[in-house]
Amino acid sequence: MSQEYGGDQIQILEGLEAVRKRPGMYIGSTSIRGLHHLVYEIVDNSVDEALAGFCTQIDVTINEDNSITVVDNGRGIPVDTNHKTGLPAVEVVFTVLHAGGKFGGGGYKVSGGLHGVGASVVNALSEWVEVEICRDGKIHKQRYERGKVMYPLKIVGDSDITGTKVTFLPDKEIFEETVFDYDTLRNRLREMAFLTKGLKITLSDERLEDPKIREFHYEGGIKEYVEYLNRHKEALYNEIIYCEGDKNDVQVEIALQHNDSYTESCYSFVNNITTPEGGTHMVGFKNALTKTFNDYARANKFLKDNEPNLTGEDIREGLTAIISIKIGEPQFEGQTKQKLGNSEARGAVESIFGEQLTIFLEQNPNVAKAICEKAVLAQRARDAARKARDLTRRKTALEGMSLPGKLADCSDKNPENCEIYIVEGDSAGGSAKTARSRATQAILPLRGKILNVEKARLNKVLENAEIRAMITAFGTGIHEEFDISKLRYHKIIIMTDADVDGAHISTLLLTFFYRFMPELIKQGYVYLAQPPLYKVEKNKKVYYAYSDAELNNILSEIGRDTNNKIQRYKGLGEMDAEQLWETTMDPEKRILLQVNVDDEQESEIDMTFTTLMGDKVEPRREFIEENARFVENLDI
Ligand code: TSJ
Repeated sequence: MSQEYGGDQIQILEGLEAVRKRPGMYIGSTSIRGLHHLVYEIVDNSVDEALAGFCTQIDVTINEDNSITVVDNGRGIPVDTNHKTGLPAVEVVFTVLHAGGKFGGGGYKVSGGLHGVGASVVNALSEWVEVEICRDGKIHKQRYERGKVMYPLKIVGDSDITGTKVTFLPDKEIFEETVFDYDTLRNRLREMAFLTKGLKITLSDERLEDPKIREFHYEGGIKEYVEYLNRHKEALYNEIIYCEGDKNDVQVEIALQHNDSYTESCYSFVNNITTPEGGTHMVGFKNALTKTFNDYARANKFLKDNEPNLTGEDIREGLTAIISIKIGEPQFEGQTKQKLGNSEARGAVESIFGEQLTIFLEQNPNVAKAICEKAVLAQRARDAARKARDLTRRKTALEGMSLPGKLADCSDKNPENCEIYIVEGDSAGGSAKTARSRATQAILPLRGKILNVEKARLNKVLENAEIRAMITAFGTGIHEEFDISKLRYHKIIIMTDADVDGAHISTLLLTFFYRFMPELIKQGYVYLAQPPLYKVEKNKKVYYAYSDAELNNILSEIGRDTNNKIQRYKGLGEMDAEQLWETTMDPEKRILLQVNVDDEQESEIDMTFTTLMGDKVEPRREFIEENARFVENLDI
């Protein structure tokens, strides 16, 4: 279809062309992550409509052709002519960069995708987009292809409802991957539903023969979110502590509950966007929590006059919390722009939360007592941990940074060239030491199962010999003292048997890394070695298979005949040094899986570890049955 282009239209096309040239600037990346961002950009508009009080339901569908449809029952995007451009408002939304939410008057835009750019970016990066708006008794429709308008907005029918429907197909020229992942969308939409109480969100997958549909609807909002996050844990008390309010144009909502574990799971959001690095809202929350509990603990004699204050960490031991604020103009700081900078957010959270928590504690002395007692125990454990740590420090100072005795270190001193294999068992460790390339490969054998850090307080963790060996070998320290620049190996490779026990040990190690040195995983330094499952021998030729499928391929290639000798490896111990080198350690031939986590879904990762490593047996079984791979959110 041909169309005359005036000056404004040319400008518009240049705008969208810029998006197509540098998509990463607008949606972060063109990987699967960026692909999913397209969906969030669209859904965010419907969530805004819900926050404005005009929309109660959003339906998201992954269509058979991998296009996405989002439908809401809001007021419908305005279709009247925008005076500045002379175009219908909806066309402006889809074709003018940064137009989203800035027209039509009314409240400010609160929700918003990572980069807050909206529908025009989705349009620029889609093969096609179709929008249908039910409004003023009519159905209005328009179609775009790679950002270009296909025909002027037209009326295609009558309607007695209102709402917006948008369908788009991501452009295969732009995205490396154009197949949507149901679980990723499910997790984010569930989170959106938790963060917007009362809003109903559905997700359907029409690609399956038997299409699945999920509905997320939480009248309790973030209160139910905390319940959900704690569902596989033992809560310390039954109530969910909840407060809300607004001050200085900052809306604040907080929900929390302690469980009997030792890890802290606090997640903060600004305008429904996760802020993994926290920021002023988080500072306000922590300040109020620490001060309120110290005041209460002193007044009620949980702390004696001569005892020091509880630290924030003591009070947050085993705490699950959601801090959600809405603010007109969020300012994000830090390298990844994920840390809130607005100073008014700190004050608002601090005063609203402080006041309401004080009242709650006065009215619920049993809850207050349970938390204070847990915090006092944490304080004592922290003291013991500090002493244990001082001991390690003094020792290393005396012995001049002595490395663990079991470590066979490499000779190269440039960390970039160096790898460390963490090996299950002394016998496999022995083979690995013989097999390795001494210059660049270090071997650290671990004896048996390592400590489950989900079930132990810090002092116990630091007393554990295997864990101390890893900490000293890596050189980075842990927690606040963690320093990635001191890392002695740029590849940390977990090598365990390819069986259930091996998978369990890998998970224990990953849990330890994730809790104590999360940056190791986030920055991609951690890998899983892949030992072969089978060895096939035919006429003195040897083949290795790393999966059942691969074994079948090999057998059909060389012919299934009785002269084939097939050996199933039950463990690393069954391989001699040469075989181990050839199949699993030789950088030229081996397969390594890099472990990485998506920080947009931190709460899901957290639960994965709790589920796998926690006390409740039932959820773990369920989880393992549900997930063929042993760790769902560790994207390996
Ligand atoms: F992103 C998008 F533009 F493509 C899109 C917007 C996609 C979807 C699925 C929904 C929406 C959307 C927009 N749903 N509801 C609205 N609401 C408005 O745009 C709207 C309606 C009325 C008024 C008003 O002041 O009367 C203001 C606005 C912003």
